[in-house]
Amino acid sequence: MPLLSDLAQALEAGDRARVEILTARALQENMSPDGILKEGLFAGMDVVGARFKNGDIYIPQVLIAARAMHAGMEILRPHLIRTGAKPAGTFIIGTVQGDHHDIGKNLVAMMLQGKGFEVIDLGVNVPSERFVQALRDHEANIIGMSALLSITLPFMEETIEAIGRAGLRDTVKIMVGGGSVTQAYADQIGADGYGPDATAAAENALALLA
Ligand code: B12
Repeated sequence: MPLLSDLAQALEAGDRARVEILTARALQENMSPDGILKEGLFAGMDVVGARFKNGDIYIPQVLIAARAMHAGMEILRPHLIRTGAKPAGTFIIGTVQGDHHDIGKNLVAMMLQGKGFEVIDLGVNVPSERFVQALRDHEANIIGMSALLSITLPFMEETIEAIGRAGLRDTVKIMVGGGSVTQAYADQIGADGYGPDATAAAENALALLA
């Protein structure tokens, strides 16, 4: 579908205005909102994710593309709701207690949205009780914690323990990431998944639900 591949290319280029125009035009041409999302916006975001992973593009370009994706999604949202399109899953994300770094977390949230996840972002400096409360408030498939400071790493383990004490451990997959986190640390604290970058985080999240 040339219109949808044009839309994907506009997203790759971070051309927000063109993304808005092409999304609206695709709707006018009676294309399905789900198809526009998957074959247009998500297809473009997949390319952005792959380029970021390979080091061909950097954080600013990803953020610009993500902004364009959000603009297209805003146009599609009412149509998606009307047609009952289901998200890939619900992902609660936050930066752990004591830690205010959020650039990486925000990138992960955007890549997850690019894979079709509904993302509930709890922000930064999130104590374990808020993660637990969010799990009670939402039917989430995955919870993701980010930490950049070595001294805030223990709050990841504390949160996993709090989720266990609340009797919710079997209801949700837990992912961890951020500059200070490694796969070995994720294994050590009993997390289900890890991602060294935003692209891998989103791919691993999908794999956890497969
Ligand atoms: C930007 C920055 C800041 C900004 C943060 C702005 C913001 N809104 O985030 C400011 C200036 C506020 C800041 C403050 C501090 N910072 Co700072 N900061 C950085 C810096 C330069 C970049 C971090 C960053 O954004 N990286 C880019 C993102 C994209 O990478 P990322 O976060 O790792 O995320 C990727 C992956 O890890 C993964 N990922 C991230 N989260 C998640 C979550 C999940 C679930 C998954 C699967 C994957 C995943 O995907 C992301 C995208 O690819 C780093 C140094 C560096 N070069 O890394 C220091 C650094 C992290 N900061 C550091 C420090 C010490 C501090 C301060 C304590 C400094 C001070 N003395 O005040 C304060 C702490 C404030 C606090 N309480 O949090 C140290 C941490 C050392 C350590 N190991 O503990 C670093 C490493 C600098 C250094 N070399 O000393 N900082």
